[in-house]
Amino acid sequence: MALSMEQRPSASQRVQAALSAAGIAARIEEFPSSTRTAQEAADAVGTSVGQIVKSLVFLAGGVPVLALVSGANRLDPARLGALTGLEIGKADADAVRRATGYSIGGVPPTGFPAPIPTFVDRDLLQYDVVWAAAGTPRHVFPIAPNDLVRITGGQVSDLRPSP
Ligand code: 5CA
Repeated sequence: MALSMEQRPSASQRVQAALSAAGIAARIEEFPSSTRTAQEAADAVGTSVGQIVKSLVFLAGGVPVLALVSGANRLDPARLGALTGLEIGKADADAVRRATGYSIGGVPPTGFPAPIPTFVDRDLLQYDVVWAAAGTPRHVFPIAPNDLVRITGGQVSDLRPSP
């Protein structure tokens, strides 16, 4: 039976359920201002931009992969190419939505229709807590970086351009 509008979980509720299923009692916060970009999310939370988790989808040999990158860093696609051994392309907005079930600006680090191989920026591990998107451009949640690695099955990696 199709769910009515009332019964269908919202994007942030879907993220909450996925986190609960992974054993994380996340405290998702909704902000009146945008958390669409890492800087906006940092300003809303009152934290450094480095502690914001960017969820960036790329296509590796045409297959979605996820990079969880510190908001302070730029990801070098060549790093993903070296890690996967595949040709890296950027996912467009439609591909992001298809792979993750969420729209750009709200893509969470987990809770996808099918698992997405994930790489976690090593720089995120220097913090006690980092903040990731929770399904919409107004919802984020705090998580310990080691929990982020655990629930995503992510490979901790150097993702910045090499010096
Ligand atoms: N909510 C914030 C912080 S938690 C957030 O989702 N940030 S983000 O960095 O993960 O999402 C924005 C990213 O989406 C941008 O860094 C950019 O890489 C990507 N993006 C933005 N517009 C497009 C687009 N038109 N096509 C593909 N990717 C895009």
